[in-house]
Amino acid sequence: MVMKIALAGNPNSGKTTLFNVLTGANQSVGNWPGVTVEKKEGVLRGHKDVKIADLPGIYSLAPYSPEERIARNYLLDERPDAIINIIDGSNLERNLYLTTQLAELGIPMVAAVNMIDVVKKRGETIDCAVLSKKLGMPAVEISALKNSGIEELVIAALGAAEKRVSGEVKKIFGRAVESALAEIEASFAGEVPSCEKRWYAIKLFEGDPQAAESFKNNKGALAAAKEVRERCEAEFDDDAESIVTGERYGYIASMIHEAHKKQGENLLTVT
Ligand code: GDP
Ligand code: K
Ligand code: MG
Repeated sequence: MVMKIALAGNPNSGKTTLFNVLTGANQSVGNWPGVTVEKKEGVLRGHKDVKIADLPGIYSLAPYSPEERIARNYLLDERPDAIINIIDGSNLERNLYLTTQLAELGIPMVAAVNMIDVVKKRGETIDCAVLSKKLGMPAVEISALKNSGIEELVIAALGAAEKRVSGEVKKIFGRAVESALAEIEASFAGEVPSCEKRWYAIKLFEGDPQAAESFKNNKGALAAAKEVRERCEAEFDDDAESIVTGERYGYIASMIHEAHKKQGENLLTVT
């Protein structure tokens, strides 16, 4: 049986470098349907039944740029067996913003913390065990350029793909938002597969136009989401999208605080 693994990450996180390491010469280049955004697919070296797709570089899964729409629609429609999310470890905060969104899709996923050579050269460390726990997925440090950590990454990605189900998506928001999301999820009844519920609850809460479109025959869920959203916006005196973004960055900050150590920090924490 053929397995599909998608490579997703920010622009310049090292996707192409990793794609080349993973696939060697076994690749084909085309365009995504209807747009002149390059589409690369390849076969995992030594695993002729595993296909790798290199998605366009993106900073978020909002549906506003062509790259975001391509990546998002691919993940939602094709539901690959696993996602390898490549993270630029020298730019953790910005990269983890996308990671937390990808995790919500309910697709088995592995975080590949790249550029670890750069991180080490700066005298810094990233604790992948902490990231793994906080993200609810395996996290592996790699250097795509120096070809290190690749074997561990492939093992983790194949393991995730073979399991076919993602773990429980981490509840990263505060109590008010989490209870809002639970209310929206409860309005879905049986129509939404359980692994996709959290993604759609968040998107409907945010008022995402593309998600609303795919619920156009489910007036009950749309009405529930609108009611919950308006209540939260009044309570926070902010719009739903900013509430979610703010809380996402709050969780990312706590993750980085625990996982990312800079030179000398270990000494300074002894009081
Ligand atoms: P993409 O935009 O995500 O496809 O990123 P690229 O693969 O084109 O990489 C962007 C730049 O980062 C290139 O100059 C790569 O050589 C470099 N790069 C990629 N991975 C690593 C790495 O692990 N360490 C270092 N030092 N540079 C890397
Ligand atoms: K690039
Ligand atoms: Mg690239």
